[in-house]
Amino acid sequence: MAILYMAEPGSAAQWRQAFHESAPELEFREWPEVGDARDIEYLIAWKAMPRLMAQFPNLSVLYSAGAGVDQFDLSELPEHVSLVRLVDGAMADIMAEYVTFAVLALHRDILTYQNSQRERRWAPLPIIPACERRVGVMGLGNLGQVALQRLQPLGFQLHAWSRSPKAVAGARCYVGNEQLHAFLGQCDILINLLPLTPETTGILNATTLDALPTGAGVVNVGRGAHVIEQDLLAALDTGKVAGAVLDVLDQEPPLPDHPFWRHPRVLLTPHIASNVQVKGAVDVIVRNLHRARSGLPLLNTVHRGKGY
Ligand code: NDP
Ligand code: OXD
Repeated sequence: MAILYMAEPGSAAQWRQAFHESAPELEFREWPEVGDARDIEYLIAWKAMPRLMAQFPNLSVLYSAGAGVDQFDLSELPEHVSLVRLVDGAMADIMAEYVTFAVLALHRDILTYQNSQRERRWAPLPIIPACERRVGVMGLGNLGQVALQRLQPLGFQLHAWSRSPKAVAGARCYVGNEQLHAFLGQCDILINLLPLTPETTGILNATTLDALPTGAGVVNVGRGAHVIEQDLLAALDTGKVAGAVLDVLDQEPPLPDHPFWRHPRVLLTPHIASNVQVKGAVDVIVRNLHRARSGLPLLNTVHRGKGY
């Protein structure tokens, strides 16, 4: 029984050590030292791999080395192979920290002050109290729920949108496409924490951005393809959207002449809002080993029909 690690090479030693401590019975192998490929039952990978089953005929679980799984084609995985996400509480805490930073940056007009500083202008703006600011989170999963909890003590009016009904203390919840526009209308600051699926691709487009209050802020920490970039640029140009904090882009890194690099109303970060935490990830894998032995369903499996 072996697990093959095919993700970030710089972290491999940390993964090896964590498995050594928590599941010494599991042999840890690091790509490209596969050994006998028939031993590989578990794979940790960030990217899809062609002919996966032909290469690893005894694969039973594919662990995504990221919270998102949009890079994998579920139809290529046989039914008996599970796709599992390695999200844990620490990853959610780190994301909530970034979301808090981004919301506060937009709430306190930091983009404007950065531009004023470059132009040597000392130009205070009126302060809007947090209780008068409406903040909305799209996606109420592992990450969205923790982000909302973290924002709550700051005093914002909170709104949240998901596919199925949810109850979150201190937030007004909206469900499904029918309530999307009502939700967007309440978002002075919108945070996207959706997974990328066929239903959510391009969800932030001219129509949905237009449904936001004028001068809204947008935070994208989901996936770049959630946003139609031309539509966001147009909304920034008209002032419909006053500022955007973007951690993910359709193409990462963007081309050198991409307008987001130098846009005065855009704060860009290189997909660092959060990432898989080795300790928590290994914990999920070890718990799943025990659950599989007891005939229990695995934790964090991706639902094939929903794609997340
Ligand atoms: P989850 O799968 O736990 O939650 C997804 C949420 O989105 C659920 O609330 C789900 O609704 C909702 N949702 C999905 N599809 C729709 C839809 N069509 N309409 C309305 N709501 C929908 O995901 P996580 O919270 O763990 O992660 C979210 C995403 O964050 C990841 O997929 C990844 O892309 C991104 N991410 C980005 C990182 C970064 O560094 N920038 C790091 C980690 C993750 P319901 O609850 O009803 O199922
Ligand atoms: C992601 C991650 O899914 O970094 O974006 O884990």
